Amino acid sequence: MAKHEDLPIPVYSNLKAVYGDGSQLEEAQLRFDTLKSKFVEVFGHPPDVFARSPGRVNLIGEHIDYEGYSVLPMAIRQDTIIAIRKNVGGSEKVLRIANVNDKYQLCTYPADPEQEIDLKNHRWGHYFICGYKGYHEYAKTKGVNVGEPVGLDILVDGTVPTGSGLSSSAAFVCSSTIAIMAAFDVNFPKKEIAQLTCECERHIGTQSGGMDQAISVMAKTGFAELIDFNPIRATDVQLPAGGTFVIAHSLAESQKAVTAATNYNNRVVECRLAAVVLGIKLGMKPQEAISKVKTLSDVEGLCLSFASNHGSSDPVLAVKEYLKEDPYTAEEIEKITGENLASVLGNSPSSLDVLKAAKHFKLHQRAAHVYSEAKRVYAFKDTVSSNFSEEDKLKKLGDLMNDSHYSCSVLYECSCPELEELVKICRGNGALGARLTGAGWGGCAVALVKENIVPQFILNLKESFYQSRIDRGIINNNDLGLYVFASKPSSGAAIFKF
Ligand code: NG1
Ligand code: MG
Repeated sequence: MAKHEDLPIPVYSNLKAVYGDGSQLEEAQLRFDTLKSKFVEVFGHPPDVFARSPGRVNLIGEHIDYEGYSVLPMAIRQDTIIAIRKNVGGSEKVLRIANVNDKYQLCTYPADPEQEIDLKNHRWGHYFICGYKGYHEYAKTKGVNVGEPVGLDILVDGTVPTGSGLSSSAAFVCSSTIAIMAAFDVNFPKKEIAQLTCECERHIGTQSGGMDQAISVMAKTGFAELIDFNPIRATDVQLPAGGTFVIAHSLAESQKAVTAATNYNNRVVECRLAAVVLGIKLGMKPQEAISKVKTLSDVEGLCLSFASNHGSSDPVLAVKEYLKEDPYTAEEIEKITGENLASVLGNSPSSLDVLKAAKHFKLHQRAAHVYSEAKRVYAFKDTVSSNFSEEDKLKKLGDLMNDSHYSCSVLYECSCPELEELVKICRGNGALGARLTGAGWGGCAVALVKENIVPQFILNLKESFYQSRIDRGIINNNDLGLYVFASKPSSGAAIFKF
């Protein structure tokens, strides 16, 4: 039997396979009906085909995907659905991108796969163009004849809250890419789409890893997935039945595309520099380290030689020994590498933005986080499949989540006051563990809670965290369900043709 990840994106003629047959199905039916009628209203003809891709919650393994380490997310039910139709008539070859939510105004772009995305002027439609460019680049390498550009009419409906660490961006980029493929009658194995959509999203200017796209494309109902990289692979992880993951929004929005230089890309750059410096300290020639070492996982193997003197190949110990705790200045690093930082980083525009904004570089802390977090992912996976009692399993998983949060907060510094408050409140109300999830600097926390206390837990969160924000008008009481909810592992991307 072909492996799940070798199969193409499934094509369904009804909604049940994805949305089940309960209340979710009714909700989905309504969304698809609205998409159809709004499509006709905006574009004057019905759509050809639909694609959907879900958001995700990362259970453990934060900020390590771009360093080559495995992560453990699960898909959530919130998703982006895209209705699409080729517009072959008409003299103007344009991409018209509309949204069912009036907050997002119609965006138009030329039907040109070579167009540059105007990163200085962020528009919501840019994420679709990421998929559009990425698909064409990939199709070319596969020898697919994409023909002359044609116009496309697109209508988007997303339910993943934006800026929340639940990967609304990947849900949008993946559903866009898959909708474009479906419109052109092309399909690829899931693992290839996971890889290509990850590269797509880099067009928006973040040096992202591949976790979000991989889980959005490859998820299976009922399972979290251990995602490995280079090459991308997914292994099913069956979570213990007595625990539920509750997702709670801190109500601080993290605008990753806008703050990349000081937050997300800054950390990617710090990790890269930490890896190069560590490589040199562990015996590589500076030039060799600069040209070969891209990620912290690339130098882990060198720690084996370190083991002969120190009795341990634990990279966390190598960090302790070779990277000083005080932040490094650019000059200090350049002294070690013998080359200026811009060229160490390959002069990529997004890295240059980081260098411009950075005062110093916390190599020790960032590398210590990455190596320890990578170990926690495997400890989590091993715990799930261990013979421990369910009680012990849940406790151990909760502890790992707490340790992960501490590391994100103190070593990686990607938390914020609202997330700290929320995580503390979760723990104070009986969560076995709680942590920020996704990139951080705002967005959501995820808490592991015993199944039987979930309703009470959510009520308590409302009281201790959300009520004062409702009173201050930050959110509406009726919308609370959008900001705090229990989540089961949902299914991955799909195409619908009715
Ligand atoms: P968010 O910001 O939650 O979508 C980002 C990255 C992931 C991963 C996490 C941190 C993108 C598309 N996603 O997720 O690859 O690095 O942060 O673990 O940039
Ligand atoms: Mg994102």
